[in-house]
Amino acid sequence: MAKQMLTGRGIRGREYALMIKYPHVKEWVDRMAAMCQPDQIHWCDGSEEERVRLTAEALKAGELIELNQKKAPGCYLHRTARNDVARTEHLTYICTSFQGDAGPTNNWMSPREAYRKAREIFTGAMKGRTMYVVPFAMGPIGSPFSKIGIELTDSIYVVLNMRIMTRMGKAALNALGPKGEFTKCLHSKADLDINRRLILHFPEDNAIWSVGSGYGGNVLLGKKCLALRIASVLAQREKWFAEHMLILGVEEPDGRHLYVAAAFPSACGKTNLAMLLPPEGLKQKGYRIWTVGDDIAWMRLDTDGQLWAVNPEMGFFGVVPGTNMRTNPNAMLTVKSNTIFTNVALRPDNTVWWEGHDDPAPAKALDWQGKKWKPGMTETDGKAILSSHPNSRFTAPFTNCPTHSFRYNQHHGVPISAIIFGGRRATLAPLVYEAMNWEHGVFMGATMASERTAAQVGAIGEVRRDPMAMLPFCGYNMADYFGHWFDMGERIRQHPKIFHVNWFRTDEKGRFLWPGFGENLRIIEWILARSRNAVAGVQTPIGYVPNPKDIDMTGLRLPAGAMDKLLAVNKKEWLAELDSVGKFFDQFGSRLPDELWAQHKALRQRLLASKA
Ligand code: GTP
Ligand code: SPV
Ligand code: MN
Repeated sequence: MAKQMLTGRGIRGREYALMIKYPHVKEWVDRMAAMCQPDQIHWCDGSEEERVRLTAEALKAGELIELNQKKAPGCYLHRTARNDVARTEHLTYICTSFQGDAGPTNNWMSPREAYRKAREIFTGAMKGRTMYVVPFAMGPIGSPFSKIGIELTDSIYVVLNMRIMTRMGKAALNALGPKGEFTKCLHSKADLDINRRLILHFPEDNAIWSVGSGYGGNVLLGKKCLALRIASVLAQREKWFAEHMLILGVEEPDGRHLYVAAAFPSACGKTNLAMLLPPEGLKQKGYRIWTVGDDIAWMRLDTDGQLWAVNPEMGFFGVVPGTNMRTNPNAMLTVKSNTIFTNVALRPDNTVWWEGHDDPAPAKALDWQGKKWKPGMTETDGKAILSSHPNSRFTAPFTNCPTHSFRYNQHHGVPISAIIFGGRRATLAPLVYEAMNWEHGVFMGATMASERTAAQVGAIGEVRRDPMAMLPFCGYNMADYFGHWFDMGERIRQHPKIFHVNWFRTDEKGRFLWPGFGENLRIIEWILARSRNAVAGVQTPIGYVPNPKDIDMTGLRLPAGAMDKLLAVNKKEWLAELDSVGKFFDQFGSRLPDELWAQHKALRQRLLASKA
């Protein structure tokens, strides 16, 4: 039992009320507190007054650094531990009774062993600290889409981030009601020791335990842990989709709004696409873009037989480096106020800076670890020392984004006209191609691959398979997940068409062939035209590619031959790719849907029958 109750220091009125109203919550909180042994327990109500008080406490403790409030009102900087800068996938587990339910692509531990190991680390981990009880809703409160979670954490940084990223506080608790089901999320920084770090998911118990980290995706448990890993299990059971997808609204010149959902792996361009600014040529035609979500989409079949999507989040947790007024002006405007920066550089005037910022490098600054930094500094091996961590992030309220769609709060979400998969491939994958039908589209998603980025700990640049951008986020056997996609295909009456894009194809010198960012709208325009059968496509063995004349290039000149290179389908490369896909499929054994092997075989035959 929590110390405050044992010592008779009194239970505050509000807590007493909560105890009566939510006995099932209180009972769980007390049990977790008995293990973690915090000095105090604080139930968060999500109020502004609470934010001010917690911020002041975090400043005092050094957990936050106040930025220049004139230039960056409401903005703060946080530095994580040096070895705690990205999701640690090798320490992330799906804990199910049967290993087969986690599948070959997930780390697995039995729930019994996982609880035992974690309990050792959690025991007494909050001594001398406050345990915050953070109720939150993922999805608009009251929507049939939404889920409630409660995170217990000893990190004010986590509380303040959850406050931005989710609908946090009293409203979420009210929505839960006296008997409501919720995801039990437990987090402690403990000693931030990577050797005593575990990110554990218990789908059978609707619970998440995370210990030993203070970094984003490891600790903001509503995000990847709940809204993807746990939600994907619920989605399979309840026949909906929990996906690592942005949601983008396109207002067409005739005033019609169409929405697309796109799955790219971490740090492969979701936030950028979701916030894109139309290039001049298209803006003149009358296009406008509305941001609905930048990382996670929950999609449900409605009575009209269409897929409808909501963004379960309320904020952005975006990649900082490379963000500037040229690449992503909307992001720059989004982070002007009320933003928490993590692991970027601090300039002498108490503003932040990063590699790729609009301003030139400051003559001196403190780097992301708080060490003195100046441009041109190198490691002993000659490598440049970066001011900001490559996976440094901003946490900003959704409504800060000038293009945010008011529909983010609508209970029904938005209807999805097209699904887009994409990866970071220097070679092989064309700029855009379209699946021949839903089943082929599922195969396209299931065989996605991408070069690794700084968003997860590991070798950067190495190509790995990342089906539907869900490899690190699927909470159950990925073979069953593919089956779920086929199953949903049979239920959907109005199928969104499925596409694949690759903004990252390079020339012989390793330079990007496509300018990307806002220019990507040119490709989205083609995708939407295809979705309503307004233009013809060019058939290739891998699907339809555009006829170059159907991509509006007003105001954009590519070097001669670039578009041909961007759209090229190389038979030899694709046959080699199929071998690698086959190896990936093999690991799932007989659990893999036969349809995927049928698609694999059909593609090989189409390739073999094609010219070089
Ligand atoms: P997570 O938040 O990790 O899920 O990442 P994300 O998918 O939202 O990626 P984000 O939009 O933050 O982009 C990641 C990196 O890709 C940034 O460094 C961008 O500058 C870069 N990037 C995004 N879009 C493009 C593009 O169209 N072309 C090129 N060349 N780079 C891009
Ligand atoms: C990602 O890695 O896909 C992110 C950042 O969006 S994190 O929340 O850390 O997972
Ligand atoms: Mn992401």
